[in-house]
Amino acid sequence: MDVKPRILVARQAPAEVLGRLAAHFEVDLHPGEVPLPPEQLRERLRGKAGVFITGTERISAELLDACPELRAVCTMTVGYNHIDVAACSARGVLVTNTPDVLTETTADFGFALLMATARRMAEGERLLRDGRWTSWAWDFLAGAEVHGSTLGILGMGRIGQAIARRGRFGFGMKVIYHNRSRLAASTEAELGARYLSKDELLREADHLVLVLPYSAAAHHCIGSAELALMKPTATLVNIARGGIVDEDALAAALREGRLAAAGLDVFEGEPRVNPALLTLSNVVLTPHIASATLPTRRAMAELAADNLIAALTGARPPTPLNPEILPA
Ligand code: 8YV
Repeated sequence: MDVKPRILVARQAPAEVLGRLAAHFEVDLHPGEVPLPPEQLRERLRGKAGVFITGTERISAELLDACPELRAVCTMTVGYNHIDVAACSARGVLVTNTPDVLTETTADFGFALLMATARRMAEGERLLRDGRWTSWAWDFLAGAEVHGSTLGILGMGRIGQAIARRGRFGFGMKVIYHNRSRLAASTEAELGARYLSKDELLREADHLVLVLPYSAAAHHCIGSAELALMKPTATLVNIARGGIVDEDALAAALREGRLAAAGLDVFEGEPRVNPALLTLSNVVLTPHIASATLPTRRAMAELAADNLIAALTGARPPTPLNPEILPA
């Protein structure tokens, strides 16, 4: 009888997905809600041919060196800043992620966070629950206009474009963007999106949504100098990665009225949240849930499993990040 390859599933996954993986592999599942600490991850990965991870497991060159049998790292995320892809490629380890299946769901959430932030929904709810809704005033909880305003998008990939469509076609917004590479003229025309330099984008946006991938170059690319360029009436929404924003600089700008409001789904040290943000009423805080609908999370888990099964059974994985290491 063939011996099944051994894999580690580092976080709980839907039962159907675990069932599919168990049909192909000998599965070591970490079922806990808290991620495995790095040393336990290393121990559990020894002798495994593949690993199913989420955004909370870091795959470094040192970890790969301790686990030479590893051939595939399949993450149930679209972002992959937690994986040293170059180190994987250098060791012949395939890396896959889960693009596309979460695009629309994540864009829905980005737009919801923009609305909640601009229209002060969380602040209003807290006030009401605390029994502080006692009267009416013409400017009571008055927020910023969303429809017809200028939507800025930093990072115009799949999710950025899906947010642009919501803004343009749903809310009649003017769409401006900045990206490492400019979109094709036909895509710009379809989205009604105008390409600007990063500084121009910061100056002109009424609402700025961050959707760029995180990398060393993107670390704190929104800091005090960038925030100073923004309108004091503007809102900032981050659904990308916490490390993109200098949270201390953001908290200071929000506290001093240099920026109207922020909506944050991601944090630099998550799940820890910078205490300076917790004290501010003009910030909406959500616990990294932009892709969190059951159908989308199932689709992400299925795609990560498809990738892992293909990678270890000699088939072509659907969404490889380092396809150059696959046989031609
Ligand atoms: C994940 C995400 O849910 O896909 C990503 O890159 O940020 C989210 O969709 C999160 O990373 C948890 O795995």
